[in-house]
Amino acid sequence: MEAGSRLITSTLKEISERYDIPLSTLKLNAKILRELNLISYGTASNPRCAELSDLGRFILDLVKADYLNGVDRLAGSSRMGLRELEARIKALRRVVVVMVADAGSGHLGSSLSAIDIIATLYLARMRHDPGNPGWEERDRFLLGKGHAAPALYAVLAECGYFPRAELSGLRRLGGLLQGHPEARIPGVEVSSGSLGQCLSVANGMALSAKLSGAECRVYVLLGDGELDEGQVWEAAMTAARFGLDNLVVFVDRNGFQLSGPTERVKPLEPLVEKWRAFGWMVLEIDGNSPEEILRALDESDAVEGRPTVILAWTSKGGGLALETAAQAD
Ligand SMILES: Cc1ncc(C[n+]2csc(CCOP(=O)(O)OP(=O)(O)O)c2C)c(N)n1
Repeated sequence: MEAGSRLITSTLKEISERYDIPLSTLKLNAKILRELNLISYGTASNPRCAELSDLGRFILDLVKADYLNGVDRLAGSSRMGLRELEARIKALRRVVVVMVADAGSGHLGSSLSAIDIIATLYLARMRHDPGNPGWEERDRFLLGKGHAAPALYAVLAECGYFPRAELSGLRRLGGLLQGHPEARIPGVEVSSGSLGQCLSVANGMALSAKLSGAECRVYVLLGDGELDEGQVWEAAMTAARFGLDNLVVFVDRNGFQLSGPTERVKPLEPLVEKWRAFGWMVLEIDGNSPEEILRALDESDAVEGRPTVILAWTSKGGGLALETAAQAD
């Protein structure tokens, strides 16, 4: 808490509004901080103001030092409230539509079904530093379904990995941003687009982090049609074998692949049971709901000894119809 000598109630109200945390929760936390002698307020000499105690100041200095050392580079965005996150994702959807329309080609539906997951990870969850994309301790994100590159590019530009102006050059000859992610692009961990390969790469990253004791987590987004690739299941077995609990896979379960509905092309169900049988913790959510995505990520943080897969039910082109309807109102 940034206590200084501000009124406790106005400080808590401001935090409550900005970060969408109930005031009652904050009040309870303030009481706990006071009991721990980290802050003081409501004293006889100063009945209304909140102040850091010497111990509180000492701990704050330690936290700041940690921050400056790059241990926690979440930036302001990670503490973003849900409403702000949803608003930013809505704006990003528009950016993606314009990018693909300008380019005259690109996988629009695939990008829109995936954007809530990608944006929630980068804007509200992952530890990363756009100013230092190679930061060793960063969390990693790999886009298995590389054809959803417009969504990844929009989010990376939003984070500041490269200028937003690059987005209008999507798929242009000589441009930075081509149809599939390339490792030369700032913020892109691995070139992808050939379906089925990313989980194997992610295994290597997650295993390496475990062996070196690094705190980082590795996130992968796979398409549901991508699960047709046998390599995915080889990699799934490997991840379970090595107990990669620092690895989280999202499956963008939009029900479609290039040539039709997944259940018609090559049935995937029962998918929960399949992943479970491969030794994974399995969660199922609405993948177009940032709130559910964040909740599932919280759950995955607590899983020990095995990797987590989040089967994220989405709609291909998600958000478009809703926005059109809202504008007509
Ligand atoms: C190895 C490989 N085979 C084929 C393709 C061609 N391809 C591009 S997108 C796509 C469909 C992928 O479907 P899905 O993973 O469900 O993604 P989404 O429905 O979200 O677009 C295919 C087959 C490819 N990129 N890589």
